Amino acid sequence: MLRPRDTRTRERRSLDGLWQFALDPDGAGRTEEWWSRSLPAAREAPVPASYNDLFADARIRDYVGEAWYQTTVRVPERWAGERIVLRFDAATHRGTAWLNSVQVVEHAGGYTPFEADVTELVELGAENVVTIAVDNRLGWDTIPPGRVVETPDGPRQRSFHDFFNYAGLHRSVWLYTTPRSHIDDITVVTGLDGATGTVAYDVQASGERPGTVTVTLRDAEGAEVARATGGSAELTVEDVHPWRPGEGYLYELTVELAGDDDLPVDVYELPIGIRTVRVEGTRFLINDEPFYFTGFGKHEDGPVRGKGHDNVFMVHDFALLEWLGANSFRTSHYPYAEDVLDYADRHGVVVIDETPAVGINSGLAAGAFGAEPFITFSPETIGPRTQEAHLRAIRELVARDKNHPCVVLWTIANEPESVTPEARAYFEPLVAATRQLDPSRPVGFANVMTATPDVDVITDLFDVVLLNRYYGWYVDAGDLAAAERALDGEIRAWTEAHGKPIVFTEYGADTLPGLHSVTPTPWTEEYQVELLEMFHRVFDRHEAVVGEQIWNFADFATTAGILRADGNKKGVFTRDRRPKAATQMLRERWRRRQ
Ligand code: GCB
Repeated sequence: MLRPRDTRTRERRSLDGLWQFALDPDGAGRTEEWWSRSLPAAREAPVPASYNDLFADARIRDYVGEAWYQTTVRVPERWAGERIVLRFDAATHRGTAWLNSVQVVEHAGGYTPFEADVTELVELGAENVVTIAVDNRLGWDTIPPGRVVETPDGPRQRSFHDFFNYAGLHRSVWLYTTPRSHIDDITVVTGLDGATGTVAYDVQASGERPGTVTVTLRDAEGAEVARATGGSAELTVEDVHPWRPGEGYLYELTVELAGDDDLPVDVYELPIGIRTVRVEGTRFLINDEPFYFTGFGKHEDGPVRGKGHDNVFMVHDFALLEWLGANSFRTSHYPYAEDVLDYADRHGVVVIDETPAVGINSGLAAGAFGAEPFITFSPETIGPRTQEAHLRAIRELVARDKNHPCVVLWTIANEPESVTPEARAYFEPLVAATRQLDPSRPVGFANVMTATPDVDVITDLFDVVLLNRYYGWYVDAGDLAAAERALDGEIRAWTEAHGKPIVFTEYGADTLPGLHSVTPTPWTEEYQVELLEMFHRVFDRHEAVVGEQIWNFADFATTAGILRADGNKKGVFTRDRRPKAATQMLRERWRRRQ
């Protein structure tokens, strides 16, 4: 799925700004047809942003149900004759949108874009009304799964994951044009053979009279390095300048779709990086060179704006990664804004790209998050409907992110139940589907602490072992010697059992900034340092360990609970990005590795 872009033949208009906003606790919006009138008792709310923390009101923060957004946009007359598309970069978790009182699209899945062709509905030169109902409810048919329970005080959302259920329009909204005959999609897969690069491309076009496709590849200086005609072919690039970690060198692929008279009717420019990714034994290879991941599991999370995308925090977070010498992060626990991946492409930051499939585990849900106990996999709980939503989430993730050189690995779930035959039956088709959608990248899932190699039944389906481990925190809290022994033993067991590369995708300790101790005491800054140092000591003893991504980059908001002091505090930065003591130690370790 292509991002909206301004090109010679296309134009975008951002609908970001202040929208009208109203909650709908009684479900009146649908019956009163709020799409055909102004929203009752509306407030103004910014887009993009989560709505939860904007107003000093617990009813809004903890709201469960549909929230309505509305705005108007004047569509220029010069857009006559163009195809006009309304696109939401994300609506968390479900969006139903109307343009001028006509329902145009409905989409489930809170972190991937969706759009509608509104050419026939738009009034040119006039104000057009865009309305969207955004539903934050999670159920057994959504990814992530959840459960809404009715209480005397109204509905309450139970979720099975450890981050606040922020909702709203978290990313940009666009109206954009394409010509009627247009480029629909582009897929590139790149290769390297010594100094020669290859770019296999495939262009999907549609519309009234899609004609010839011409593809031109230019280097970063704008010099043409390859050209081909036809909907799919392979370009060869001599003296290639590969994309590599730490150096986000990008070429530009210009795709031109010609009409009957051979003049371009549509043009799209796609930045691409030429690189390869491969797993060989216990090594993770980028451009055939062993790669060691350093960095974090992150969250899209910040004060006031919640999960709303923000270029200020994005640029700052990347600057902090660079300051630490980190080379990668995981988009835990959902696909991040496309701006983030574009930025990572340009700056050579490596990304492990994750679906929103978090919480597929009754053990964790009932244990850590206080949900009523349930059986993970069953027709009534996580069953065929969940699996269908999960497959859709994988499809949409791959469709959106397949052309990003920064993405080197798909993770299709975080800490799912992975020790029962039902887990295997659930995951087998999903792994097969991921490989079919993208044969060019390895596939993994983040394994939960309790699913040690003696009981795990799904790791053989995957290419890498991704471990979330809390030795010294949830296990052996305060006893780093015991934690070290256990960790060392487990790594040995994984290596013997699977012989695959191991990346630690989570390890860490909640840490209150300013709390200090001279002996190893959980929650202090010193303890976070000592715990991370212990993990690193162990990693350095095992060749199969090819990555360390600490949980978490920064403190983040969670649902209330006795295990959380105003959110999760495992960040090495506070929520407003002030460094804890661990950052100095990491800076020293990671910069040495560069
Ligand atoms: C995990 C989860 C992550 C939590 C973390 C924690 O295993 O993957 O979402 O936030 O542990 O801090 O408990």
